[in-house]
Amino acid sequence: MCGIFAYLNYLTPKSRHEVLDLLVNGLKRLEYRGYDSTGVAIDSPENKDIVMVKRCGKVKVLEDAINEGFSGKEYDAPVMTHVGIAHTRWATHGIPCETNSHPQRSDEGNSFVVVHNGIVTNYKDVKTFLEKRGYVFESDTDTEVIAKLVYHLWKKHPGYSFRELVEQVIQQLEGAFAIAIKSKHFPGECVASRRGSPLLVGIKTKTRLSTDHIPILYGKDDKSPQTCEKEHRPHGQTRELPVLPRIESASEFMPLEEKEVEYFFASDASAVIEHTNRVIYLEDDDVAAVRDGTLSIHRLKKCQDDPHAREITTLKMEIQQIMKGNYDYFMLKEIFEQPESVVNTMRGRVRFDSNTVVLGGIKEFIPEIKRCRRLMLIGCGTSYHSAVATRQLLEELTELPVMVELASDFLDRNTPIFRDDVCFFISQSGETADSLMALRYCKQRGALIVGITNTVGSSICRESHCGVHINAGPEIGVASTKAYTSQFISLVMFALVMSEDRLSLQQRRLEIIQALSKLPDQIREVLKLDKQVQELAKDLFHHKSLLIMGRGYNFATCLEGALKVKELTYMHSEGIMAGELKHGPLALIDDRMPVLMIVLRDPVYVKCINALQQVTSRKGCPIIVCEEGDEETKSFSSRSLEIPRTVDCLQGILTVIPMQLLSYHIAVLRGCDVDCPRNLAKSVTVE
Ligand code: G6Q
Ligand code: GLU
Repeated sequence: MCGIFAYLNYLTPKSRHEVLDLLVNGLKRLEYRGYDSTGVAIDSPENKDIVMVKRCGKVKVLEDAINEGFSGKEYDAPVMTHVGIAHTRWATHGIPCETNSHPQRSDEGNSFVVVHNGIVTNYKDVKTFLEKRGYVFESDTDTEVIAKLVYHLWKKHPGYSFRELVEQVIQQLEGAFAIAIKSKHFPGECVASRRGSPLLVGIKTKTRLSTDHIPILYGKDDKSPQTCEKEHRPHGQTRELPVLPRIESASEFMPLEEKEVEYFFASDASAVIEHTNRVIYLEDDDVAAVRDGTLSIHRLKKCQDDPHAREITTLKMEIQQIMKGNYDYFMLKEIFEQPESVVNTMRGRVRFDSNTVVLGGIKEFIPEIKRCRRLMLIGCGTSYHSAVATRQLLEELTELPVMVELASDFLDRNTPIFRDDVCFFISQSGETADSLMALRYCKQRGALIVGITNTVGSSICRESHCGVHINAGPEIGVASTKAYTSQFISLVMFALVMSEDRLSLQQRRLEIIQALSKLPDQIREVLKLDKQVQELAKDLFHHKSLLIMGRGYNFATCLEGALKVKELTYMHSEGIMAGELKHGPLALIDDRMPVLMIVLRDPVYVKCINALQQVTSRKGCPIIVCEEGDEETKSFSSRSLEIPRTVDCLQGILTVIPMQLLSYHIAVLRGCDVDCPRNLAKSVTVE
């Protein structure tokens, strides 16, 4: 989720100061991805050890520490071959602090140091395995197990190459990672790998590269192409690590004529483009190794559709473009990231093979939560809407009273709170003052505090008794999008955990879990409506107001959609409970008032059709969001958006996406600043 940058110069003289400048500048190019701490590792001037500098906070803090700590003349001496690695961290395991910053190391001697993006979901198993063998951990991160496991294998298999050691390690890891590793035992070598998190290699030579691809080297026993079935390791079992097939060491040479070469390993091309435009995008489970200036790429198993080589592509994008991933705004990038971010939220928590859900961050509190008097979900803005969106399902699966509260109003009322209340604080930033004040109010009164945040180490995260990290990755756009859907899913997972032992609810739970497995692809389907939504925005952007109506599981979508329109386009918009239409809002309806109605085939479908008829009978011309193929509902309007069918309680994940896209396109048409709307801040730290 964050930033890796590593630089290897081979027979290319660079001083350590120049290397450090390259590393820091590489991190600066990755700052836009959002982070909370940073670090670098280089060879010590005596060339025997590895020295690291790690800091909490911005890259500038790290840069100042480097200038202070590495000011000696010995850092000016040119070095012909050297490896430096650097990292910006977005904490998922362990608060942002120096010890938890990367690089993480294998031992006090810094034998192996690693920078990692992603989440090792089975790190506790690996940690237990290593602790039983006498390893003492110093950080709270999942990453540290990678460094220590490489070190453990190096001691067990002294004949293994650096690349082979890393190959063994990644076979033991579950979850998502992009890693770069350096070692004082393998000077001048760097090994990198990825699974589920991006990583590329930039190549810079004095002359043109003599090839446009790099052959892949496979495991030696593996001559025939096989499917890439991942070895299934029974979860939770730690056993002696298997010795996996080693790969031919012969012909590990990239067909490069030149001797002087520089390599750049990075999370994305924005950190590389100013040095070279020749890059190789690694694929999942590739192991890229540089030794004696030669880059080779390895895989243990041949995949049927694998091209058996990695192409060296030529980047044509500008830095600005790369940072936004070819999108014009971070918000649009984050809307389109949702198929991946929802997977990250569920990763290591929803087990689709066994239809079980585990939330490690609140597991030990579940018995206490089950005995509570009521659940209170408290938040602001979009975060509050995620509570509204999941309230009905929480009532159904927990069979507890569920209150949803706007933090500001909750405090104004001095709402009564008791020791047997459980209070959830939902906050992307984890720093929203209203929500934090409400947390402290509840904590003082003895309630159990559960934090649902996207920012480890944030105030709400730290002051909660327990919590769930939504793992949406950094959200840069002020208008919250992927955090909303990840908050939504986190609360759904909580509801599933709370009902795991209710026999009467097993069928319902199974239906929901299976629907969760289809969500990423269904989100991709909805995102294909983008052009259609853009056309609808052209009908709407010159209007003064937009009414968004729905009810049941989709009322929250109306509130969230209206908020998106308000905060991005500065148009008035209102989310209206369709059941309330005849109690007043119907007076607003005529042939000029823009209306959008969500009408899905769920328990309140008939009531929504009634509301739709109330609107059309007063010459209203609503845009309808309905299920794919629902011709009957579509017949009420000439403008409709069809979305895939999912279980009723998850519809809100799919129906919010057209709202996000609509508000985005209207904002662009109205010339608004999509990523930084006027008067708003990403984190409202004042009451
Ligand atoms: C919505 C805005 C805003 C935000 C609240 C709460 O798009 O980002 O409404 O949701 O200010 O912020 P936190 O979730 O960080 O507490
Ligand atoms: N999971 C690792 C940690 O918490 C890496 C997080 C990241 O991607 O920055 O340190």
